[in-house]
Amino acid sequence: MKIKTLVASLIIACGAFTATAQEIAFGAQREGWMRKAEECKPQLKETIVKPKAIVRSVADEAAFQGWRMEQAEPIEALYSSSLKERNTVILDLGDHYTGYFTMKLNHTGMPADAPIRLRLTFGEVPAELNTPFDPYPGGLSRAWLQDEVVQVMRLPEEVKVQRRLACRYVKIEVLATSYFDFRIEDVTFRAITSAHGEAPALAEGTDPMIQKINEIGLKTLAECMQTVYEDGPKRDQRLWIGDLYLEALANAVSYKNHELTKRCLYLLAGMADEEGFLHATVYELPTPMPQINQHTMDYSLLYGVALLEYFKETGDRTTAEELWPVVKYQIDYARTYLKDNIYDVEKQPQYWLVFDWKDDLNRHTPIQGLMTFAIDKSYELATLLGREKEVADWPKLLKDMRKASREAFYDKKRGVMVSGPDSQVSYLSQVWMILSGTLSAKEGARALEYVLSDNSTCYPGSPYAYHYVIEAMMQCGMQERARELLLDYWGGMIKKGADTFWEVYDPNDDKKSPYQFFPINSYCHAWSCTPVYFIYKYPETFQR
Ligand code: RAM
Repeated sequence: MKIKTLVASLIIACGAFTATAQEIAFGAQREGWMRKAEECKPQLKETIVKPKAIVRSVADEAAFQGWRMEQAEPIEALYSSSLKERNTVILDLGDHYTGYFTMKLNHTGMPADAPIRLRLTFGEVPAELNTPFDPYPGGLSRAWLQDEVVQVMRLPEEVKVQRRLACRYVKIEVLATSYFDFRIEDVTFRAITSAHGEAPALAEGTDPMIQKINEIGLKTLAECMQTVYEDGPKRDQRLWIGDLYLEALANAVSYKNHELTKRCLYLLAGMADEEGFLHATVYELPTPMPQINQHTMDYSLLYGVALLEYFKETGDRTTAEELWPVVKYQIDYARTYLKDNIYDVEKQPQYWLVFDWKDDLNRHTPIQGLMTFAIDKSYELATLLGREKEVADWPKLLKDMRKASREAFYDKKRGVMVSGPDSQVSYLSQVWMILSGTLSAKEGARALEYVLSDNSTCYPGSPYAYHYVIEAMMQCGMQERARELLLDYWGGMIKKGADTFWEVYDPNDDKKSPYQFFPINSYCHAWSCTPVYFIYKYPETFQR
């Protein structure tokens, strides 16, 4: 099957539809879907940013990851002094930006008699500029780290970094030079985003920390809104279903750039595998292409929820109608994993269940809950489209799954859902059983209180997981708890200096990394922007 997938995906990606393409799921529609995706491709808005100051790194145990930046000199000092003499300088753009870096270099009198060798390092957070990258211990490609060695052959010269960058700080180091002196004449950062329009103002009297969280959430979202909803502008710079779902929720209440959501929904559908199973992630360049064989069961199920929310928000029935068969297929396929109405985590092929950056999380109960939730929401979509007859057995399936979940996972005595052979108690098991309607609001509140007060529970490791915790709290009538958690967790990042919200944040471990090296983490990450969604959606809780 997988070789066939590759062939089908290449055919789809190249837009070359042949007899083979007709045999694949949605074969006749895909070309049109890809065209629609292309038509919705947004214009990127450019802003020219100039560095605001020269800063210096200060080692400080109390600072996030052990480093902070301190103002050193006004930016004018950079242009009027010798770079050769400085040897190393760090520039501060004043905020996080995504885009392209250029600087002009010139000699100060004596012409250049040899090339100059420079290292440029771009950092989203201070520690990125102060942690040696080599020997590289990380699990993802070293090439994601934003350092470049450039040779400047003649002066004057304009040094341009080809790759798109995401950073606030730029470190320039002189590695090799000769007799002549030289300086930087100009630095420009061409920042880009496709986010346009203004998010609504918050109610007067909104808590200042919530205002700040909203501002940083909006900034995070805008930085990730490029020609798709990217997961992170530093890394992986691509569309993932889980990130899209949360970004689209936040966008729908703020910028309302719905065309971008539509584009992403079509792109994913147009690049499903030949049987119709969605790839968890797709790239745009050089031409749209799925990450072959990268499937995650939780993300493909969430696709239908994202389409439902898009439809409710926009009323765009054509898109919802066209993509409905894709939603249905995800559920039909996931159903082949049910044994006695319980998701069989042993069944082959086993798919990655994302849920969180938390290795010790047992995902059995969470996937059972998420699948129930997705069927429920997809049934709502079917109903809105008047297609519930096609899925007439779903209501019974939902009932059976909830019943089976309670029998298999509910520890009635303690009032918590457990998961796996060791009966693990985690936040996410409670959360997904609440969102799926398996636990009532009252039972859910009890379960959440239990995990909140028990130190041995498996707690979330990422803003992605915390998003669902807050949603579950709201559903159980725990508004005050949800507000406290939002202030505490996202506010915690702000107190540690965040300009944009991070991919991973564990208040107990600043250097936590799913990739064995914290500088490769993304510090402007789509799935972390969702306080924006909560703050606008529930003003009575968050706008006071
Ligand atoms: C990483 C990114 C992304 C996430 C996937 C599962 O590459 O952090 O946000 O959706 O993993």
